[in-house]
Amino acid sequence: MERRAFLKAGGASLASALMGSGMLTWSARSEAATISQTLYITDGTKTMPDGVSVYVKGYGTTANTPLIPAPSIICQEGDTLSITVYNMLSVTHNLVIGGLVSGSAPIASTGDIAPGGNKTLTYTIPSGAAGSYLFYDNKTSYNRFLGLHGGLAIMPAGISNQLYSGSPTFVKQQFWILNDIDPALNTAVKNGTTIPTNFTPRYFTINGLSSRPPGAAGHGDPTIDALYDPRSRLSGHVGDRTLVRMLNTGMCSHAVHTHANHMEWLTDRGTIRPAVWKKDTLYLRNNLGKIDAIFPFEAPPDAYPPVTSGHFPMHLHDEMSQTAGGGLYQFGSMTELEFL
Ligand SMILES: [Cu+2]
Repeated sequence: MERRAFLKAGGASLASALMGSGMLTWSARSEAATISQTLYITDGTKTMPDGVSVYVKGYGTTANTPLIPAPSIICQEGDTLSITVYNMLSVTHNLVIGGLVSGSAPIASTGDIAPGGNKTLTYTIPSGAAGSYLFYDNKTSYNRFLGLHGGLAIMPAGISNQLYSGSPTFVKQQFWILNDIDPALNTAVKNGTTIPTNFTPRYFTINGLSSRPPGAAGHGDPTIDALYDPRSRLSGHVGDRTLVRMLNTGMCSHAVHTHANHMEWLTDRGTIRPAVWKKDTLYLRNNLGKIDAIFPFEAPPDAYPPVTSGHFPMHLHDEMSQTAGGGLYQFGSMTELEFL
């Protein structure tokens, strides 16, 4: 926040391909385009489910409000990304796109952005790069845990309904970005004290929020409750096959369990699976693990009497991730599957 005066922010330029919330929308193009985005590295606080206020950093679209995660970016192979990042803070930061390599070239990166400075990452997406990527700050090993992360979806050139050319098709797509928060780390960063060597998460988030079960304050508020956040909740009619791009910024591995339907498991850590397995529980590896899967929105096969509407949970089958503050159950990383 120290450097806010440095910039009289002229308003973020919102590329049409950028979504602040909800589903990713996309129309394939026959020609490549330049996808421009301006982001501001800034800080603030977030209230956790147990009422504790935690220091955070994030990439925002204005100079003083961190967004966690950053707004998702969607583009297609052949496009050129032009991401300008302003550093509003008093320490050096950056933005890299994890896993994006072209031959032996390094990952796409802004390089170091000095306090008060800005850099532009320019990168032309090679063919064959279609998939899901986390962009984040790798200047330290922990900046991404503070909130400096977001999702990049690269579509196959000219295709609007496949993850990769020839993949099973979908009609909707969105990100689930999972993070773990150890408030001791965040506090040390805020105060400039020694970074703890242990990482002991007390809060677990999906797209920046935790769930609030019925009866809890904030239940049903899409800006607080991950069960209702349109960026996280899957909502559709039978047939609304939804691609979920799952990225794990945190240090905890997760067992992603969807009720109602098994998911079609397409990739693991960016590699296309040799066969599409239908599974109800998917292993999402820690420390930048990622998987892509389609929730098929089929009438739930095990329901009797048969149903085509209703609400079902997606929760993680690693128990600590379903808690907050070391025990508050159902205030963790879960969302809802809504059959309309
Ligand atoms: Cu379950």
